[in-house]
Amino acid sequence: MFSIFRRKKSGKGVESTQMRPAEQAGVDPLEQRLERTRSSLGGLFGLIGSATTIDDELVEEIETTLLTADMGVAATTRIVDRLREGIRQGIVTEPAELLPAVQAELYELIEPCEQFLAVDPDRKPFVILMVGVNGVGKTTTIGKLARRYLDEGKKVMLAAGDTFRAAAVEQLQAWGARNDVPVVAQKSGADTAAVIYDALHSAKAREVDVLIADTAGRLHTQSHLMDELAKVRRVMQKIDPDAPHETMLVVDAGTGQNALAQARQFNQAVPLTGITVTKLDGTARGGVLFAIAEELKIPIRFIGVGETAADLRPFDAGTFVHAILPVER
Ligand SMILES: Nc1nc2c(ncn2[C@@H]2O[C@H](COP(=O)(O)OP(=O)(O)OP(=O)(O)O)[C@@H](O)[C@H]2O)c(=O)[nH]1
Ligand SMILES: [Mg+2]
Repeated sequence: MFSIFRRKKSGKGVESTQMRPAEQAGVDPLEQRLERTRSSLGGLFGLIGSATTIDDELVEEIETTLLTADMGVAATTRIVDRLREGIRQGIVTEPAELLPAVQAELYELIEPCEQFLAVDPDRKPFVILMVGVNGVGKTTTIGKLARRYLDEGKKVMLAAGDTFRAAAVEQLQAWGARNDVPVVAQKSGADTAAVIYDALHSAKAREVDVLIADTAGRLHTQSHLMDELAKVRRVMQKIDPDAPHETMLVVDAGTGQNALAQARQFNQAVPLTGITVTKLDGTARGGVLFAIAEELKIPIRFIGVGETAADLRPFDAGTFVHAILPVER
């Protein structure tokens, strides 16, 4: 317990001031994009800064602030319990030590979810299946991901598996045409599993490196649509028993605890291997990443902090924690 307080300063973790590649390229630093979540935790500075001693009331106010930032009860309880334990053990004795302690606990909680999505070159194509409720940013994220892989020199193909909304197919086709990326599509109303099956077939024949499959937004209550996702997986596995290599849930951070509920429910229907959390630029509810980490422990692959391709960033726990609670030590 509390090993993090003794952790040596290394290149990794919250101590790191290394610039992320996106920041080097002159893109807004993450701090700026996560401003609203940072503000929601900002109360901690005043609270702790003005305290002369650590008492129960102060710890309770820290607890309330964490809940307000949508960390959820389980994650907040874990953080606050560990804080109390540190105080009891005499590791944290002064108010000034509380902020670094909270920051360390946030990092400790979320660091296990920092697992970059590695595209295995031996799996050709590496198949990414995108799932999630309506409007969370699935199709936009596909465009951003495709851009990333194209920039890495990979051969990319998209499957227009959202056959429910006619506009969805067009949205993907337009993107594919602009970027010279093949999009496998059928007419709207076609069977999603059939479209994705065709795409996988074609991707194999064309030696595509990464195939990204879109699906229609769906709610966990629509059991026939949840069954459809299981069917998509079964059908793919006829061609490649290991596909999909990534089943990525997309959630909108702005929906707060609902995003956690979605992750829980989708994970029951189709085993998720990764999550992308979008729209962190417009919300104070970025704490939901901690709620997801505490309960589900699913890798958080990317975070979306805006609408352009550069705004999809690989999730880096240290940079994220530092951006929402900038405590220098
Ligand atoms: N600000 C912001 N907007 C985003 C982000 N990601 C996606 N969006 C916007 O969210 C809206 C919905 O995105 P889509 O990609 O169409 O969402 P979807 O999940 O495919 O929606 P359906 O296909 O209807 O289920 C679009 O206007 C996107 O530009 C993000 O990280 N930040
Ligand atoms: Mg879509």
